Amino acid sequence: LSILAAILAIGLGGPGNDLRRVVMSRCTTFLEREDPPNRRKICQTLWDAFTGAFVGRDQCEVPLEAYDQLVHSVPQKDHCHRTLFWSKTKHVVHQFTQGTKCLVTLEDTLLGFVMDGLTWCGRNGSRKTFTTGCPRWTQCPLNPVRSFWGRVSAAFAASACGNATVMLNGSLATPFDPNSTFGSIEVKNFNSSRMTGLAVVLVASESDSATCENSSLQNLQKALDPALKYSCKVVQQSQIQGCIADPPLACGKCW
Ligand code: AVW
Repeated sequence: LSILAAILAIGLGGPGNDLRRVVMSRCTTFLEREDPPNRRKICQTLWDAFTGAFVGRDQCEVPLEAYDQLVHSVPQKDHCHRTLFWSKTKHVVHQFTQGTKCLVTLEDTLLGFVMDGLTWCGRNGSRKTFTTGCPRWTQCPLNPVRSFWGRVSAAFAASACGNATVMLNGSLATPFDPNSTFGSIEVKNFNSSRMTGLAVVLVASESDSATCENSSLQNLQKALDPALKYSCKVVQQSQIQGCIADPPLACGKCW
């Protein structure tokens, strides 16, 4: 059996094998509370549905729908009142969610956690997975990585319930960018029968004059279903850092 395994390993060798190893190990790490047999099954299902979306396809012809099966095949938890969206604030947002466990971003869910920072693609006529020579984000719109993030972001937004939060970058002239994933995909997938409101946290540095009156935020407000309760608050980055260093006993007491 071990000889057979060795032959298989050589046969399947190359970059695809590394991708599989990373995906499977991140997946099992994420599911550490699941019992091992169940965990292996979930991660194998995830890998099969993931590769099914792009293997054998041209690397610029992977539509968002290619990941439908992946999105439907993994367990998804409800995070009522705890969903956190972000745009141009990735670093501080993930420091915050990892440090306080108060809110949940896409990258704190199984699919986002497993794929964060990875690059992958397939090739027409090949059964392999590749991690180099893949298109960059803007190289072609339907590349496998961009379509993945588009599809899982749509699902993440559609599943938000209760009062959700978004952290936007107050140091920018237009903190709400309608062309970002948040602006172009997530906002459009909010389900106002599940979601009750959106709280904007405008992350500011001492040196800038971030304000909730910013015209791009008015555009955000206009893009929302009027049934959603909108609020906005300027919060200094230093206050968020303080919260991470010394998490409050009650979540929601950070700002
Ligand atoms: P972002 P989003 N070239 O900070 O609202 C290369 O703009 O879009 O936030 N990589 C890119 C490009 C680009 N032109 N644009 C985006 N990216 C990648 C899912 C890059 O990895 C979560 F749920 C960058 O760090 C958030 O609520 C990342 O996309 C929302 O979507 C975020 O770009 C954040 O997406």
